[in-house]
Parts: sequence; structure tokens; C-alpha cells
Amino acid sequence: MSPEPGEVRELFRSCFGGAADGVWLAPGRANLMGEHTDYNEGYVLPFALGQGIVAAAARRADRRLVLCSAQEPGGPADVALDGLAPGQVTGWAAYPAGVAWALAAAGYEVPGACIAIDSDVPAGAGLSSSAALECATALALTELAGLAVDRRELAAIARRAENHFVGVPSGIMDQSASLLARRGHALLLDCRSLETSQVPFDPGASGAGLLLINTRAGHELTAGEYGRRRAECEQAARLLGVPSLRYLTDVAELDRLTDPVLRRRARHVITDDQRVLDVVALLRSAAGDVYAGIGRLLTQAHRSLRDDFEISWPQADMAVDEALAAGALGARMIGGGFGGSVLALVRADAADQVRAAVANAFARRSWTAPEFGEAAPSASARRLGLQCVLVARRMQCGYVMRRHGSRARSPNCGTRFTASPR
Ligand code: GAF
Repeated sequence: MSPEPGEVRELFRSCFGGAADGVWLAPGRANLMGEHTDYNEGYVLPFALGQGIVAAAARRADRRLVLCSAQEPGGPADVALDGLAPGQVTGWAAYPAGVAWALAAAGYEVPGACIAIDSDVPAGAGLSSSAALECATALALTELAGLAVDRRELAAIARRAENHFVGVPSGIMDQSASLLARRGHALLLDCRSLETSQVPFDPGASGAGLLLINTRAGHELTAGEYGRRRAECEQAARLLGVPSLRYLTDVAELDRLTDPVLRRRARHVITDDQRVLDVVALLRSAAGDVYAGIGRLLTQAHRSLRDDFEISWPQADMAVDEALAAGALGARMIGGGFGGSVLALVRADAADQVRAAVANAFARRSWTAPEFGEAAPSASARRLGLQCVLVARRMQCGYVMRRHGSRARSPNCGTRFTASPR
């Protein structure tokens, strides 16, 4: 469940003293298969989560972006849009500011805006809260400006913000999942051609479910290891004479690499690309026990991420082992690594057992207790609540219209109420 639009509207009111022009939601993501394959031009298979980030926004008359967040105490961040450049904004506000910068760099004139943000995607859980923040901002700013920007382009713009403004060398997976995924589907994305296809994915209909286990161990993509892995992959591709590791499908070709570390990194990428295709083939075939097969691939992927790519962490390894021992069909760490979440595929009747086994194992080691959630393939980013407002407006009555009668235009942010009718 994403945060309540009513609450973020209230937050907007308390931060800026007026009413938002609209509320936009962008979901976080979980990745079913294909980790660290996106920047190697490979395949990924993420899906959008029910958890997300909501942004209540209104145009401003001046050229400033003013941001407040329910999760970030310490007053609004105030950013001048003219002359905005990488390095000028740090911390969480760099993500929305970077989106405004990247939109302008792509030739889209965005207005000044006030934006209030609320989230139920835990930061640092490897569920792509950053991309959700970028995508919610991108949708809000473009719609406030009356611009219809193609979602693929918007994903590329949001990624550019993250790469060049915030300084995280991530791939295109997270923004694509947030903007392009569909409810009840996983998104197959070919990161070389950027072609997408929607793959029906509804484990609940087969008596299975996806358990998200937030291990609550730190995760920070800017910390260096992510960039190091990316550089290693690029070096391996260079030494093998291909533009990217996507061009390789046979692990035997890796014998030409003398460095065992590079060999392992490349082996993970090649085998994970294949696992994406294998999962898609299973989902598209009606034959046999699809979810048992996907479970096995998930667990193989975890071993590859742990042993070849070396980005797992003790809590994730423990969560995977305990989940499997308690009956999960398969489990693996997801996201960039070094902290965050594990995704476990579990039959409905084993879910409680899995949760208890993982929680007990963490308690035995005195680790921070994990958090459990459901990962349900959900809809992509969108504007919320517009329909209700339009219906009320058309009826020329009710709450919305009465409020219109008592408001005055604020010099800065949208509307400011002269009397509170509530
Ligand atoms: C992070 C990045 F942002 C993605 O682009 C992707 O590389 C992922 O780590 C690993 O698959 O979420």
C-alpha cells in the first residue's frame, strides 16, 4: 500500500500554506531476475511494488523548486532552477532537483514548484526509493508544465539525474520499472535495445507469494562498491573485445580472462542474463510447476551474487538460508547489494513458517529485527485522485467547490486558503 494521498495533501498544506494542484505516485520496485545486468546492456525483469512515493505539487510563479518531505525533518529545501548545476544540491533534495535539471537539459521547460513528499518505501532497503522519488518528481513537473513526455524518455531523464546530478552510476532498470511496469506483470527490459515486454506474473493465482525481507542492514549506492563492480564489468568486456558483457552468452569465453576476479564478475552477468530469459520462458509456459522452477533460479542467482559478484551481506545470506530451510521455493538478495532486501518465493501455507524462521535467526544473532512485507506486482507511476476532483467539479457542488469559493491565490505556491472550511 502506498502512502495516503490525503496525508501528503495535508503535508503540502502545512509546508506551503495552500492546496496542491495534484498528487503523483511512483512505485518502488523489486527485481525478479537480472541483477547488475542493466548497465551491462543485458536483460532485467523487475516489477513495480505497491509501496511507493507520493508527491503533492503545485506550480510557483517564480523559478524555485521548494521541497519538503515527511521523512526528512529540517525544513524545506529551496533550489533556484536558473543556473542549476550538478554539485549545488546535496542529500535527498538532489534527486528531485536533479530531475528538474535533467528535464531542462533535455529541452523541457519546467516551472517553479512546491512539492511535498511522503513515502512508504524504506530508504536503504534496496527497493528503489531514489528512482521512485525521481519518477514522482518527473511526472509532477511535466504534468504541471502541461508537457506529455514519453515514459521511456522520462525514465532516461530520471536516470540522467541520478547519474550526472546525484553522482550514482546506476543503470536504467529502476526508473523503467517505476514508469513502465504493469499490475500483475513483470517488465522484461532489454537494456541494449530498450525494448520492453510485459510478462504476466501473478504468483498469488497459483497459491504462491513473494515475501520481501528488509534485512535492515545498510545500503548506499554512492559508497563505491557499486561503481567498482561496474568498472570491473567494463574492464572485462574491454579485455574480451566486446562493447559490453551482453555480447557474450557462453561462459567458456571467459577462460580468456586471466584475472579470476574479472572472470567471476563476468560469469555472474552472463549467467544472470540467461536466468532472466529462463524465468520469462517459465512464466510464459503453462507447463509443469512454474514457481518451483522460478524458485530454483532465484536461489541460483543468490549464489551467483554472493560468490561471483560478491555483493551479498551476512543478513541476506542468513535470510536466504533460513527461508529455504523453512520451505521457501527460492530466495535471493535484490538490488545493488551490500545491504537491503531479500525476495523469497513462498507457497501461501509456508509463509508464516518462513517469516518466523528468519526472525528467529536474526534474534539469535542479536541483529536488528528484519521487516517483512508483501511484494505484489503493481501498477506504474500515475496521477492520483484526479477523477474524484473532476467529478466534484463537474457536479458544481460539494467540498471541492466550496473550498474554491474561499481561496485566494498565493504569490508563491498555488492556492492559499483565507479561511479554513474544514
Ligand atoms: C541499483 C541500480 F540503481 C540499478 O540500475 C541496478 O544496477 C541494480 O542496482 C542492480 O541490479 O538498483
